[in-house]
Amino acid sequence: LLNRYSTAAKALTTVNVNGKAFEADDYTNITPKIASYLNSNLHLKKNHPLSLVRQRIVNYFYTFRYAGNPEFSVYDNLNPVVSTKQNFDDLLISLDHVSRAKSDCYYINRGMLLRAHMTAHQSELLRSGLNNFLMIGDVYRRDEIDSTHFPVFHQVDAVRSLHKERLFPNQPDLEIFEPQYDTKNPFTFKNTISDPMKQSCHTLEATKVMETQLKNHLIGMVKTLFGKDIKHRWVDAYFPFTHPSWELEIFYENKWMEVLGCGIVRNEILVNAGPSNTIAYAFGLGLERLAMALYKIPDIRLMWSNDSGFLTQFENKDLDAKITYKPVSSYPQCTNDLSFWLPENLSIDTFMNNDFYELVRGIGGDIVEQVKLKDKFVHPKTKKHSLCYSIVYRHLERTLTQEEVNRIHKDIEVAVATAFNVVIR
Ligand code: FA5
Ligand code: MG
Repeated sequence: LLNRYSTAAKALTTVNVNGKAFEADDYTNITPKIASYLNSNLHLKKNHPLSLVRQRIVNYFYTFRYAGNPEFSVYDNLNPVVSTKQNFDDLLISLDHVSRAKSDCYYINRGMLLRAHMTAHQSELLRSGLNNFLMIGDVYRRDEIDSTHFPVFHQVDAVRSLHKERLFPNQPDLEIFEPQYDTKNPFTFKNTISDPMKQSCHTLEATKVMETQLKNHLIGMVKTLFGKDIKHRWVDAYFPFTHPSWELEIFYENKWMEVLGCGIVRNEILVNAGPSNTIAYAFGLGLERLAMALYKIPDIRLMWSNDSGFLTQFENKDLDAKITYKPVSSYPQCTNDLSFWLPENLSIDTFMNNDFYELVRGIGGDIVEQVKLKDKFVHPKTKKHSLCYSIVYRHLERTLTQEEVNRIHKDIEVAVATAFNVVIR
């Protein structure tokens, strides 16, 4: 009885996230539905539009080299379960800041939440000794669900920090810090952000060199993605963890779209996490927005689609290929398999796939959305060759019944058997 009682009591007060139990409290608001998105890793999924954009961004940042090696290391597998210290405190986000509100975040309890931005990992990676890095992953915010908002989206964040020698390679007399600021005793100096141009600890030269690098790197990135003629503008912004701060907007389909926030990292963060004698830039961008604009994907929910009509549009493409998404009907798909033995004069390697596809389309018409090779094998005893294809059916204007699909599928079987002299299995 006692045992049963304590189990029941426990069930009421713990919450399981990512295979770990956490104490629930008055802040707990994570739902099973939201927890189910964990580990989806769309940004790493083969042929997924978010993954394509991620790879293009990573490749762009790999072009920055120092002594032959890539400057930026990439972290795309960091645990989205973070502490309030990581998500807020380490980033100088005040205790009463709106972004901490229960109404905006998915809290596991008062101390833990699903990261609301990738910047949550900035201090831990700095602390581990890194200077230049990208952080890529899923972030979670309580928000409405419409064509541009979804409670889970993906961000690429970055930090680049430079020592004086790297910042001013040809001007050894220039300094990162104002003379009043003592890098050995950083806490004796009150760093302020009242000057819109820079933090009070930094020299104007250091801030301007870093700002120029930041802006050039980011403009280079959007030009790599959208082409060299993309129109852009910088908008002054505010983030508790950077100063000065900006947002980059691009002119896309007749309106300005914000794609990222960025700025010069607040020196307090570098002092707390190291490297304290450097100046750094940081930025954070949304992958969904870039992918939607690049590929003309009209609805953010499509990113979560398992519909092959969506995913195959991004398949086997050269990374830089221009892909324009073509809307797929929202009526359900029906998938039937077709397997057959090849005649003796044909092998699994000489069978003409394209002829087969044409024949299938010829009979099935527009309702054949996709034909994909599912399996091929050679029978160990008879040495007969066998192929199996999946045919995906979908009508653009209505729901197909299974009987209707079966009839068409049967017609295809008969036609294929005749045309290619195969034996349906
Ligand atoms: C941040 O998340 C900051 N951490 C970015 C940053 C990092 C600034 C480092 C300075 C230094 P923000 O909430 O504005 O900022 O989000 C950054 C980007 O994520 C936005 O520009 C946008 O591209 C994307 N984004 C934000 N909210 C959404 C949303 N609901 N849906 C899709 N994309 C979003
Ligand atoms: Mg913003």
